[in-house]
Amino acid sequence: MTSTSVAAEMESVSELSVAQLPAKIHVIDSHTEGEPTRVVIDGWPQPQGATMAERSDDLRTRFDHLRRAVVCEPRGHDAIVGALLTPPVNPDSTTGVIFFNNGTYLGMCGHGAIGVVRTLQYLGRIQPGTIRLDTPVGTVSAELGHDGSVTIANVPSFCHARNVSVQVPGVGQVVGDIAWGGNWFFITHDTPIAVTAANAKELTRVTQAIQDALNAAGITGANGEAIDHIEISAAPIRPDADCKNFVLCSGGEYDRSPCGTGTSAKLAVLYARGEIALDARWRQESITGSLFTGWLTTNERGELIPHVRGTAYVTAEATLLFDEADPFRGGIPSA
Ligand code: PYC
Repeated sequence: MTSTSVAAEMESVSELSVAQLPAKIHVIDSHTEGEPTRVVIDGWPQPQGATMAERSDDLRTRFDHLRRAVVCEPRGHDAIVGALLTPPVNPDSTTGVIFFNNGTYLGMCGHGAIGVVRTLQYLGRIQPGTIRLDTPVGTVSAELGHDGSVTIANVPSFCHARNVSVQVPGVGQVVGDIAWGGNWFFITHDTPIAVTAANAKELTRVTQAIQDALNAAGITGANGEAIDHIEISAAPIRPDADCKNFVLCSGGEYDRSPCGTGTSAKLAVLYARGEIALDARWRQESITGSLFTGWLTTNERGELIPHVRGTAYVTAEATLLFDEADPFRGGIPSA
């Protein structure tokens, strides 16, 4: 976003926020393998819709100012993924959840789902066992272990296209696979620069350039859906890992965890390439050195179901305040 459009957006945000921001929103913060999640517990009006996708659309249409106020600076920051809990849409589910970030809404979020489960446990609403969460892209199940680990059984995932080549200005030709893991991913074959935490800024620049080049070339997921996550795979550093990744998320920030939907997409690609068997364990290391363990099963329709295990920790319980006199109460849009 240019500085002029940020300024224009800030003006409209602050106009909107005068009338429409509640005085308080109660949130629980956690991190899953380093990646933060902010679960909204109350203070945010419920979206309308018979499906989670309709509710997500309603959030975008009527409550987008709340997204910015809750996750953007000065109350949040670019890496936070927000999660709004709703009543479930399926009778067997415990809750509905809509994930959002500094820029947009997500179909699913693996680290976020793990954070939601640990938050529900913290609130005393669930015990170890299996629950189901309704998301805009389908229902996922989540098993909370006695050791605090959470295993997500994600939405059906698949490899959409292999060996897709794109010319990236300033980088050169990049080849990768396109896969769905609850969000759309382009997963590179090569490592244009070393996947180390010290290179995070440069990795962000390069992955953003890849995303821009995919958009410019009209390369999409199925049904023309935008590819809004770029994943670079590299050899692991941890001796107990199979692969290390860097994932650029849809809001332009990178995932501190190995990315649950990104790990799911990676598993679908490995399977399509005949490089992993059903039930075989895959240990995905993140840019921060944290780890998810993943594996694949199939459902009754023969679709691939990725399972992703990780751990989240609650870091804060807070009441966000929106002082009417605060010029930044509507949040500062990300640059
Ligand atoms: O864990 O799926 C994930 C995720 C998506 C964006 C950030 N984290």
